[in-house]
Amino acid sequence: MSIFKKIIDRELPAEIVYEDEFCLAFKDIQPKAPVHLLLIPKIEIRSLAEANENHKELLGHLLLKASEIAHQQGLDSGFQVITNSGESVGQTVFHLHFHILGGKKLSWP
Ligand code: DGP
Repeated sequence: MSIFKKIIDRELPAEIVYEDEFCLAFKDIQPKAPVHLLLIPKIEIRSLAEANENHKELLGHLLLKASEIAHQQGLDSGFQVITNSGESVGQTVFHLHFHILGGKKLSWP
């Protein structure tokens, strides 16, 4: 079971900022920006690479919520939504998550 599943099940604490039937958003424990949230689906998908056609609606929901949550957090001038898919690009928790970052000038990549 991933750390994030434990957060969903309330077995581990987290600063939750948004929740609905399908997803949860909480503050990243190692923030890289003044606002750094993680948005995760409640069902277990290891990474974006492992998502499939059955997850189409859920993925759309997550991206629209990412934007809504970013605005709720005051990121009106802009934000980044990033997902690391695979260990080789830095994924460390194998439960699909979108980083929502903002509140300072961010570089790319
Ligand atoms: P990634 O490297 O893309 O897999 O990002 C994983 C992120 O998860 C990383 O920024 C740190 C964060 N993280 C790891 N463990 C915990 C935890 O227990 N609580 C919270 N809130 N964040 C965590």
